[in-house]
Amino acid sequence: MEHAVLDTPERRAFYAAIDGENLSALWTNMAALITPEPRSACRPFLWRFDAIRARMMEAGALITAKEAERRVLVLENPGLRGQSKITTSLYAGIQLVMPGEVAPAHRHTQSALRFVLEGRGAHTAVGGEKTMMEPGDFVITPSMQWHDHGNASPDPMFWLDGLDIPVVQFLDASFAEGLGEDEQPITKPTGDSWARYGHNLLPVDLKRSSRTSPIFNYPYAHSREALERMKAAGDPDPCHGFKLRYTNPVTGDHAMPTMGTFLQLLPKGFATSRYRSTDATVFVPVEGRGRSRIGEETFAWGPRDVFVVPSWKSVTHEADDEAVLFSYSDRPIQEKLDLWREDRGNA
Ligand code: 1HN
Repeated sequence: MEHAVLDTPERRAFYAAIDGENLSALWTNMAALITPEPRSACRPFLWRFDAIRARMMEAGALITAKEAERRVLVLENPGLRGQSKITTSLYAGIQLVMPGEVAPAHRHTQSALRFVLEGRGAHTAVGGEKTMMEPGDFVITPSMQWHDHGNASPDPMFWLDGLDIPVVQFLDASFAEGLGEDEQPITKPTGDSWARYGHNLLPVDLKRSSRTSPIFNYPYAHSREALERMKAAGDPDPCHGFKLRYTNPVTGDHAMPTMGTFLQLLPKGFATSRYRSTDATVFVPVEGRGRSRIGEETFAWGPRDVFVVPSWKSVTHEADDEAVLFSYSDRPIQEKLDLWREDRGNA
């Protein structure tokens, strides 16, 4: 499949003739379509939170959350500019909600995750329930659920938005609408979904639920505690340190149908073994400082930075301090299509 066919005047004339009939010859393009390994336009890159934060505060003076609908700066992969993509299949942005602001209620087929970077006391409402957000919390907005955000705290609130926008775009399956109100009606007490689904218990007569987890806020304190206990038990994975995936408690599958979400702890001084997988991954360090070598490039990171590892690029992480990394990728999609692969070297 790597071979290139010869060009002859007769062939070239043939290609020109069929071009006008919306036809093309596979043999001129086959090697680019069916590559022996992933060949991605997505590039390794890191955004510093401090730099984005400064730009977000400028944006805060330029436009309200209400006028913008969502005041977000999109993280555009340098290899995919103009497409609102951080990887080939996923979107990432940083959102700012200033004190007293609301981001009005709307819904869409795209699923969203929030990973809280700074501030506490802002809320998001999903499906008639409000949740308060704190740094490190992982919050889900399922496909087609009404959602609105508000910040009644005295401080600006920043979070990372991860959406499956490019996937929905690829499938031409986008639907969206506004509610016409700032806030959706609240019908459930705060903490209701956590109470029903967040304690290794499920409602006794639960029939079916959506493919998205009914837990919509996975508080950092709980996830962090799990990693702490794993660390105490020892035996880190050579490629991942101590790593957990967020799950839907009803199905045991990933918490979201299109995006896999993960939290991992790297002990102080830990260096991971070379690893690569077909799911391009967005990482957000939460605690600690370190470095990641991605392909041939090295990126130094600290809390709230965002970096991206493209599909099938080798990565190693090294933690100077004890570090915690959140990450997300399209792994659930690839697993369901029998496409997901990893290469752990010999680890
Ligand atoms: C969206 O609904 C949010 O609800 C954030 O906070 C970012 C980017 C594109 C489309 C919808 C939000 C978004 C978005």
